[in-house]
Amino acid sequence: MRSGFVSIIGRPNVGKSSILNCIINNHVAIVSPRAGTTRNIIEGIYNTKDEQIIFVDTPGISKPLNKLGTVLNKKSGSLTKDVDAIMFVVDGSTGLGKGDKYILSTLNKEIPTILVINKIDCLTKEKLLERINSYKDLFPFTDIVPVSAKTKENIDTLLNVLKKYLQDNVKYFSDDIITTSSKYFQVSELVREKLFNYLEEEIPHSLTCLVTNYEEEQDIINIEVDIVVDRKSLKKIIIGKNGSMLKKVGTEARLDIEKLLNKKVYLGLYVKVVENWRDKENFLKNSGLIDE
Ligand SMILES: Nc1nc2c(ncn2[C@@H]2O[C@H](COP(=O)(O)OP(=O)(O)OP(=O)(O)O)[C@@H](O)[C@H]2O)c(=O)[nH]1
Ligand SMILES: [Mg+2]
Repeated sequence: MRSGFVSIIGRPNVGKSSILNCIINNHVAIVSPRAGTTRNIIEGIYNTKDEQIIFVDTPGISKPLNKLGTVLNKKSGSLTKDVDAIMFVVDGSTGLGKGDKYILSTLNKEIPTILVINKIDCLTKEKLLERINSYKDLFPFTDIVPVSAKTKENIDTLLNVLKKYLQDNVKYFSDDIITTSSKYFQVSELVREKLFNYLEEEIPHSLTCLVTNYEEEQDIINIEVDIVVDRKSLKKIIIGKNGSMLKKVGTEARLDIEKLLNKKVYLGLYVKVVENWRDKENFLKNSGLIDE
C-alpha cells in the first residue's frame, strides 16, 4: 500500500475543482465559470487496490479584495507545505499570467511540483508547445502534464505521474469515503453552485449558503438553506420575478442533493441579509469559512 497527499493549487478558474471531480469520478467540488468558486479546502480521495491519494483542492489564489479573500489565500498557501506533491494547475486556453509567477514564488522547491496544463481541448498542438515553453523555466517542475478535465484526456497519465511521489504506507480512509466534507457542507455547496451558475458578475461573490435545518424522516429529508447576501438590494435579484430564480436554483439543487443523499428531499431556500458579511470575522468563523 502506498499513499499520500497532493495539493491542487493555481489561479482562480483554471479548472482545479474540475480536475478533482474528474479524478474522483464524482461531484465532490463545485464548479462554475466564475473565478473564485471554491472557498473551502475540499478533500477528494482516490483509491486503487494498491494506492490511496488524498487530493486537496484549494481556493484559487488571487489578489484579496476583502477579509474573505485574505483568508482564502492563506488557506491555499498553507496547503503547499506538508504534502507529497503539488499539482500547479494553469489554464492552457489563456496562458501565463502575473498570478502564476506570484504563486510559484511562494512554493517550496523541495516538494515535487507538477505543472498541469488544463483545458487542452481548447488548444492546438502548436499552442500547447508555446504554453509549455512559457512556463517550463519559471520553476523546477518535476513533470509537465497537459490534461483536459472536460474530455478526461491524459488524466490517467497524471495519476501515474503522481503515484511516483506517494511516500506513506498507510490507508488513511476506508474505500467508501470519497470526500471528508460533511453532508451539510455538500448540500450548501450544491445550492451555491447553482447560484454561481445563474447569477451574474459580482453577485455570486456577495452570497454564501448555510444549512439551517436538516431533519430526516422515513421517506424524505427536510432541508432548509439560508442564502445570505451582503446587501438588501440583492435579495430581489436572487428571488427573481415571482420567485422564478429561487425556483430554478431550488429545483436543480434538489435533484443533485437527492442524488448525493440517495433519498427524496424537500428543499426550502430563504434569502437573508447580513451586511458586509465578507468582512465580518465572526460571521466567517461561524459559517465555517475560517477554521480556527
Ligand atoms: N474547455 C474546458 N473547460 C474547463 C476544463 N476544466 C474546467 N473547465 C471550465 O473552467 C471553469 C472553471 O472551472 P473550476 O473547476 O471551477 O475552476 P477552479 O480552478 O476550481 O476555480 P476556483 O475554485 O474559482 O479557483 C468552469 O466553467 C469549467 O467548466 C477543461 O478541461 N476544458
Ligand atoms: Mg475550484
